[in-house]
Amino acid sequence: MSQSYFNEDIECAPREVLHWIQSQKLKKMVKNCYENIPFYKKKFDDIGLKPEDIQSIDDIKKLPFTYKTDLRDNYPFGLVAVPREQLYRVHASSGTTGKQTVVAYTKNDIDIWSQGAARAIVAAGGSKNDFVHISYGYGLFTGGLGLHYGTEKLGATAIPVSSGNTKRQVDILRDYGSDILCCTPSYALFIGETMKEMGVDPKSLKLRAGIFGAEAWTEEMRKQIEELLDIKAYDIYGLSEIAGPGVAFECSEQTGMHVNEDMFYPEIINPETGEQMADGEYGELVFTCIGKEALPLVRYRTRDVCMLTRKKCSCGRTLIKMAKPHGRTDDMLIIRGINVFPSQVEHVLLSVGMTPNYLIVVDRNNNLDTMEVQVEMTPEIFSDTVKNLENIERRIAGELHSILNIAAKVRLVEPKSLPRSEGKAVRVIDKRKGK
Ligand code: DLL
Repeated sequence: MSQSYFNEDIECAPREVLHWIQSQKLKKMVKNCYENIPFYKKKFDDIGLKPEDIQSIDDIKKLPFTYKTDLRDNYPFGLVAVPREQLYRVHASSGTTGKQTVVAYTKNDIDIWSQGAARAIVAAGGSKNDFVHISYGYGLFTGGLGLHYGTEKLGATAIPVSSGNTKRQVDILRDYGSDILCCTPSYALFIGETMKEMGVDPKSLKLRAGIFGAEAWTEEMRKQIEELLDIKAYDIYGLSEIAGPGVAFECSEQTGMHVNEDMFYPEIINPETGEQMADGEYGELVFTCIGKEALPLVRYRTRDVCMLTRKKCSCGRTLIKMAKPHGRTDDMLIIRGINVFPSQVEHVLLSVGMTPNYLIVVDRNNNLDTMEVQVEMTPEIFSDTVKNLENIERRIAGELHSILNIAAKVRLVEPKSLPRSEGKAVRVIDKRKGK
């Protein structure tokens, strides 16, 4: 029988109870930071802040922010609060530039994170009886092992496939009777396409849900995945600095992700001023790891653009919800002064009936930014006349202009000509860098 919650007492707790839990944990965490991490002791001393100044979660505003550069500057273990023998696991995120960001966990940290991921699986309709097919990469990336430990915590059965070898993924989905698929949304699409090519009918599979995250994806993409794989597609959010997948997760309502806020306290701030913003307003998402021992980051600036809401959810959970992140401020393109996220381009492309296989190429010619959107045609469009194709390109360019106010050249490319992703998709090639 399926269950509704992994931990009902917390997931549906009255807000006052959550507030109390958060306050207790924050006080303990700040003391830990002050006593055991010289970096934080100095930061707190610099602004004259003593651990006793933090009496409740409402005092969080008094604390300074932590940035990705702080982790890099203290590479690899400079921000760790516990002696080496208490470390139980390390992970790392590769990032695109500079040194890796290394993160560390105690046994208790792994246990908390696993609970977060277990809550996500249950919210997607999972139970002990399910086979959970994990196609996130295993290794230093947190995706594979995060969902793996969540599956084990729940008592369900983990199938640790990892990513790659896509035909084999389809064989395993079919032969083992996987109930839930976990991978990036772009890889889910690739698996779906491969399934089609292999002549496997998704309706003949047991698969009924997917838990997809690690990159920004739109509602239109959700629809395509749900149709292609004949499943319900749920979003999951996380980042290695805070834990990994399961910091927040979607429920049956599919309207944003409940944050495991008894473990990871979220805020939205104005990235310019650092001021907290109101519910419903988009700004930068910031997390404080209130329950973590090894790497208790204070007000970590995620750079994800997001908003929070406390609106009542039909699933019964009281945990605050975060919207689908638009993307990261560092992925935001500035084209002739106009800000645009790849996910906004995806939204436009899919809403005019194009495929979700696209690539944005940005360049600079004669000091002027140019943007070309390459998008794969559907096989039906592919057989159209050249004149019609030009019309379609013009129509999409018109939509991009009217919705996003950007002038882009649209180029329809042959089906299956753009690279497929087995992990986080690369959506942008920015040739301006270094010019
Ligand atoms: O991507 C952890 C993860 C693995 C999450 C599997 C979900 C599923 P990092 O490699 O450290 O960790 O990358 C974290 O990915 O700051 C966001 O920008 C982005 N991200 C993660 N989940 C989502 C999501 C993992 N559901 C960075 N929607 C984060 C949008 C996401 N962006």
